[in-house]
Amino acid sequence: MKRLNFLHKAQSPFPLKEVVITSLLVGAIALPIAYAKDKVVRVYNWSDYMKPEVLEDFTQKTGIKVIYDTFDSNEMLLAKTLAGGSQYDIVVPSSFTVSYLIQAGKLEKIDFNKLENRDNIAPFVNERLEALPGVSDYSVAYMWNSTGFAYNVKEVTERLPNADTDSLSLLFDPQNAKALASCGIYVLDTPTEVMPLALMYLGLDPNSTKDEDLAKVEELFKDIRPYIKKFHSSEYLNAMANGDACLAIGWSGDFYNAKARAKDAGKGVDIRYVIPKEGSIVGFDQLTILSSAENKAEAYQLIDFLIDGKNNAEIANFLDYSTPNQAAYPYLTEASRNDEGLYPPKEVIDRMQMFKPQTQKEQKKIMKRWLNITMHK
Ligand code: SPD
Repeated sequence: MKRLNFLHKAQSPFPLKEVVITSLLVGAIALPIAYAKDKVVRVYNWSDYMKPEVLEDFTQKTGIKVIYDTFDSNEMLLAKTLAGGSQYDIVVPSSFTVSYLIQAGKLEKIDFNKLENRDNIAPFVNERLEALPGVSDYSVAYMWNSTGFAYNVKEVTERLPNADTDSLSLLFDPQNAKALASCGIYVLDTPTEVMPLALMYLGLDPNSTKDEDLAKVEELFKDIRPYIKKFHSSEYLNAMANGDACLAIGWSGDFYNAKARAKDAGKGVDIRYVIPKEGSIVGFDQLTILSSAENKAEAYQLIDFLIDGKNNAEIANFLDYSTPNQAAYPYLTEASRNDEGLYPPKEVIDRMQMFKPQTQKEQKKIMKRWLNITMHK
């Protein structure tokens, strides 16, 4: 049960300053009040995206306490960060969100001389990030994922023995969605991941913002909307693990994490993750320092610690996420290193699309479509 969600405080009852990670995080007890003289670093990261013992180790080695809070979508991170006064030092946006934060002047340019482990990031990551100007200057890769779907092998095979289980038609074909409604369909609640998949299913450009293409996506969802149990960006992980969902659109590493939790729970839930044959999105989550950070020196120390090969592998192994850190590769478990869902061959990664930053006008337009899709059952 090691992967249970100790650190998930997306709806934390504690104000930020009171959530202090100290020694022995097990049990998720956030201990109150850091003394004024304590060295601290404040982190805002995705839910289910850290191994608590790694932060504990950091605190033991440096004396710096980690104040940790979580979110589950780039939209949530943006809302909090753009509003200002967030108090965080390190935030972990996906690469296209780094672009938005750079544009808004919210990020510190990384001084790579302060990072001993600066050369650990694998070349393919830097190559892909070149598509997003400035992102490599303002951020350091933490983990990466593809966006696809996973299904509960038993439940889906029983209901749809002849379905093409490598295809997004499992969701987007209304007959399939109808058949799977009884065992639970979850979809990420974020247009930046789901719209591109829907566009690719329709044979369109995943980054299209054309009205006629977006209208087609909205139409596509109309017929399947009644069969979707929930739009949510983190609950699908446990829902898949405990059998409350049998099909979900989500992030590769989360499904591997779900698979491991299901195995730990021993209830015979078998989950298969699929990079859809119609196409997938590759996403990099990036460690960044806010320009408003009060603890920049400590932030550099923590980032350097997290991109150390051994530490980074420890997190990746714990979460079953894909690491972009080549110094971590030798420490990965055999099973994850050889799993093509987590580490697909380069030609497969090269075919994956990247979500491109949009103008504010485009973001608004897409969000409006998304609300139409998600709210009108
Ligand atoms: N539970 C961790 C989720 C991390 C998701 N990363 C999102 C990537 C978006 N492109």
